[in-house]
Amino acid sequence: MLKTLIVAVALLAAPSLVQAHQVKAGNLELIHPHIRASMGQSPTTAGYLTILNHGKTADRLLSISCACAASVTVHEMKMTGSMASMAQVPSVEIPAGGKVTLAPGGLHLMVMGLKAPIKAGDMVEMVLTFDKAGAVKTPFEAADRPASKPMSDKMPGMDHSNH
Ligand SMILES: [Cu+2]
Repeated sequence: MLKTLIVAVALLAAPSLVQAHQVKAGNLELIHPHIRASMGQSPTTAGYLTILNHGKTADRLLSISCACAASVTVHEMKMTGSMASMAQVPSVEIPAGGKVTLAPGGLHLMVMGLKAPIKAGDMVEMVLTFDKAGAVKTPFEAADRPASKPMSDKMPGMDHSNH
């Protein structure tokens, strides 16, 4: 079932891979949504994108869902001295005329409870729900993880080593 869904999304996205990197919804523009391919049987990975707000009022990312996983939340990685820690962020404001970037080492979409491994090249659809722009279906392209960061072995608790 899940595999069928992923294949269907990939087929739909194939003719327009370039557009898949950019989704417009109202005043918002979602740029280069991508998700890190999962490692082995790890049930956890992370998603990244940049959100532009062309509007004159702020919007807010309220929640994320994915058929691929049990939960998707926004996390922020912070450095305290040389220690990295993670905290869940309840919502993310996209300022009027501004942007928010989710990238390794900072804000990211924390994907937990993966129902199947995600391989590089897969297209994974998530639904990002914004206060004003509403629910936005967004295809995330899976990419191999970047070289592991030296700080990753200092991360406490949970399975945060994937990002
Ligand atoms: Cu995290």
